[in-house]
Amino acid sequence: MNPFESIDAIRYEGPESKNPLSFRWYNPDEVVEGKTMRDHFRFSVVYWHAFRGTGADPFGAPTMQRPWDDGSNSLENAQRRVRVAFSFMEKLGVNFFAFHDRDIAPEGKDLKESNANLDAVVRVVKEEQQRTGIRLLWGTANLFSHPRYVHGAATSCNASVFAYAAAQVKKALEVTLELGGDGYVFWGGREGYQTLYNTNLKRELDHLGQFLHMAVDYAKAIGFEGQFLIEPKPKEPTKHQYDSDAAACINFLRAYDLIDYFKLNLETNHATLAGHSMMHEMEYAAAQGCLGSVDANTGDELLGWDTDQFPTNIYLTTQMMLVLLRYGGLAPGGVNFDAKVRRESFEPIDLLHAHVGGMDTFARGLKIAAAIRADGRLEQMVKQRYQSWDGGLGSEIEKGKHDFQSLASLILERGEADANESGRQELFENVVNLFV
Ligand code: XUL
Ligand code: CO
Repeated sequence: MNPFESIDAIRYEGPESKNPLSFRWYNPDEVVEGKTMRDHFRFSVVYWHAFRGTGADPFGAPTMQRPWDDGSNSLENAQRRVRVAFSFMEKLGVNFFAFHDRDIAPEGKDLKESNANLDAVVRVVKEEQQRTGIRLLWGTANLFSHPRYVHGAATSCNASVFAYAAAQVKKALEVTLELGGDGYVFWGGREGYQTLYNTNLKRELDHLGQFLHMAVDYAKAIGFEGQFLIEPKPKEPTKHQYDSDAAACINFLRAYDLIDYFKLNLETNHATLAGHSMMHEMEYAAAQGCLGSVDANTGDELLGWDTDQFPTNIYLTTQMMLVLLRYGGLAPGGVNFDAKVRRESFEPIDLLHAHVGGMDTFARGLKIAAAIRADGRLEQMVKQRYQSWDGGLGSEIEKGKHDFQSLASLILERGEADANESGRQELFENVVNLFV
């Protein structure tokens, strides 16, 4: 019933290993730039894809019949699933997990019953956390699957749906606190619109701001000190989601006086859907002091939707780790595999292959990024590009010693700016390739 029980724990065996269930690169105790790999990544398994994913897609039925899951909505089934999930994470050697309230426990006939169901499963989660030492990276509430959220949750045109969502988040916050969560995520799946003809955008944004303030207040009231996170995504399921990308989220947080309480949980394939690279989203958020956590996955170049594949691209993880190392890491966030095995990969063992591959891809990215930084050439070349700001006129401007008048007199006298130097993009790319 639990296929993971009979499998040996996955260990680091090095790049030469022929064992598919071993790490070739992820060596949890190895120290890179003064920190173990375990602490750099804080790898996390998502409950929804790994343990509630069925392989169903808009064209076809579920393909994954899990031997531990009887397919029912019973509490017993939900509790059994939790035990299997923790044994999977134990064998994999991750230290964190993440869940939505409705992933772990079935929705009841009303909120009271749903809350009681949640409590009954949380008891088992707590036991398993104590048994294994695996911690909660973040909790969240599913405010998008149930038909009541058809027009959104905090941004619904129906005020009682806003109230229901508030009640659901209140409970999810309590549960996240009880399980010692390091964070709490808001992903606004249906906080957006399909057509502006039927939408009061300003009013919806105001409601979202109010909702998040209520969450901040309630967290204070119950003593939850975890990090609040917003997860940007531009579309899907709605045509336009308000939390479109890092820049839109940061603007929203500033406009509604929430910037002190939130950071961003950036997801690779959401960045792609927004027309950005993940490196862009991470760099932008980090530059604003808002880089909180990462949902690791990847899209497919040929598919324009959220495929949530496991990351296997070493350039992608190198770029991500370059940003993370430069800005000092993710904690209390982590690298959370918001990724699902393909519909065709329907055996439990595929879950292990997928996560092992993702963890190794990040470990390689970390080692390459650290090597690039140790070499120092790339950094030196960037410094060189900005040398005009390190003395003379540039440093006078940076120190605030100039205004339009003084600069105009200076340029009128000189007649022309100094000559530009080449940007050397190809050389920069070649230097990165020396280490990949
Ligand atoms: C959806 C998505 C969510 C959030 C949590 O695209 O990424 O699973 O991570 O609600
Ligand atoms: Co996500």
